[in-house]
Amino acid sequence: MQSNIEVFKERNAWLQRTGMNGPTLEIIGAPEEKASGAAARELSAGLTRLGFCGPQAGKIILDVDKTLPEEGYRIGGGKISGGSDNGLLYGAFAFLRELAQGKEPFEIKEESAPKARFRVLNHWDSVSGKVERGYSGNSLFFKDSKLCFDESEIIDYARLIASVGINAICLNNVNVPPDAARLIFPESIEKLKSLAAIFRQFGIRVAVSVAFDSPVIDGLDTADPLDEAVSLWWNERASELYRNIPDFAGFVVKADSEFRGGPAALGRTQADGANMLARALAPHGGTVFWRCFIYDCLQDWRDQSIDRPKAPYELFMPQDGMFDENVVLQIKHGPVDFQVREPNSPLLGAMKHTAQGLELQITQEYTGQQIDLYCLPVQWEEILAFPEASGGELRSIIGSKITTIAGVANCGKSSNWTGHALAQLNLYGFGRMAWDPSLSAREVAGEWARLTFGEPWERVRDLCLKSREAYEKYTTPLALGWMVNIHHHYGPSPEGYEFMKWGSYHRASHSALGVDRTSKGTGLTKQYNGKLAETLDDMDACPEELLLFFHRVPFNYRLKSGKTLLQRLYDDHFEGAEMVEGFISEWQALKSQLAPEVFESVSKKLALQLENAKEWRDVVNTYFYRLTETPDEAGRKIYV
Ligand code: GCV
Repeated sequence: MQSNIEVFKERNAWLQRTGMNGPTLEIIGAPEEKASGAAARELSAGLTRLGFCGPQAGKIILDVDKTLPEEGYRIGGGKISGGSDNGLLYGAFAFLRELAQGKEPFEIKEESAPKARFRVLNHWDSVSGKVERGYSGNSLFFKDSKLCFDESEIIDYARLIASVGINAICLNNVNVPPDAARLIFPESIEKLKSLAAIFRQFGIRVAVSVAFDSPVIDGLDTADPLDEAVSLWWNERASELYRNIPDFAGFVVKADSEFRGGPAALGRTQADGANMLARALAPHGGTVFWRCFIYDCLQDWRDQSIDRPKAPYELFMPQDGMFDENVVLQIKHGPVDFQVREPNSPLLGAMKHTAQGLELQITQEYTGQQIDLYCLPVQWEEILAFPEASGGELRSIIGSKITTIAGVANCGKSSNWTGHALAQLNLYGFGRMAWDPSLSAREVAGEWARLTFGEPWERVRDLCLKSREAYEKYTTPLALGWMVNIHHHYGPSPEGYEFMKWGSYHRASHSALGVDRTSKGTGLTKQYNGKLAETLDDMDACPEELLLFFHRVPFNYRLKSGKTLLQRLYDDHFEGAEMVEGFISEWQALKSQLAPEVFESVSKKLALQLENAKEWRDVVNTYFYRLTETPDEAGRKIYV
């Protein structure tokens, strides 16, 4: 994201141009509260940057009101109250957000509190300094196998993410090789402590990803969670961490997944593994975020008895109720892997006795890699509205069954934090929607565009909001998924994953496409709640946008529009690429209203996006044409 400073500078210039200088505001803090110090500091800096330097005088009172929820705040009549120091800080940021959108200081009235206890960024930063699936430059935290950071950059980053409501951060990749496992060993603690101290000033707790086999890396002969020496090892590590970092958030764990060690490999259950770590953290108030992204990644494509999206539910449902209270099962939003379109994971909300976390991906691994414009909040809004196990919208169980919303971070050392200037919207939107899951994509995109661009905000917002639809059309519509190039996941390769071991197939033939996951097929639909299961099971009733996820569909099947499936696929690919041409014209038209460097950098990205869209269009259309030998009804160019 553009740093707040840049945003405020632009805003300031805009205020100057429009003659909207506000009153000078005096901040009256509650000195006994340590973060009313932080709130006052941020408020004062923010007000200065916003250009509140006009003639009238006014007072803003900050106070802590313990009757409010701990992280909540109330703003009204020139007063900002917070349920705690952190609540007050969020109140200060909210006040600035409203001011920067043009509200009068004494008219701002707002009361808010987050539902999810943890709103976490998961960095996939490797200790080498590279970022797995990172498209924004190198890591902010690591270099040459060590923690290594620029203090002032971390302060800006902490401010940036706290200002949208993030309250925890996991610093390193969930894939933890031996050098990264050493992050919790004594030699790293001092550096970890100083990094945590910076984040603490902004109400953010630090977590790390740990390797389940860390004790073995340290010389023990097993990592068996039921072995006493192993528990003792973890207890000691936890005690030392908390002696130095009393508000340490806990451990994120990828175990028994994609070649990582874990309890199953030692003949133990997931609960055995998670609880052993949880018991080490519990006396100190820490949490284990145990990932459910577990499936057979060495599947034989010939073996149709295995269906990858069924795996997390099959493994974890039988263990519901076996996890300790301070374990959060972190579940990817879809049952496969962050595709452009998936149904929600059937596990979300299904477990009745286990705290759950929703894992989203802010970094654009399968969604354009911060080259293509892709507004993720549009997708998140759909995910939050998707029925959870007991039938309500997923957002209705955030704060109860779902205690955590985690987002795989999209930031790095690039000049504008996110590589693509408009990908800042995804970070902003993640924080805002994790704080308040009832916010719509339109609302958060509107806020962000106003704060970032001033005058042309509506046109930037509308452009961004269309980007998800365009990307879905020119890549894999109707939840087809997985036609990407292998390993790096950018650009088309229709059969790239088709005969691989990763369990991600579409099984296209000359007459049909998709996997039958109904009760007559692999049975995935049976993992959903009764009414939804019935809808998904029926090809005619299944929401069309999910059709190819659940059904094997003949190319000549008629969709609701009357089009055949094949024609719809052709049309979408042509339309998606045309939409990108439209984005380029819309962006060009904004030139005079945008900062030149932002205009230029986004223009370059859009040109690359158009190339990508055309490549997808032509490769996928040719692929289906060659299989079916059926031409496009509109006679458009398909390479044969
Ligand atoms: C961090 C996918 C990604 C991997 C990632 C993994 C995960 O497989 O391609 O890069 O590893 O998901 O979420 O653990």
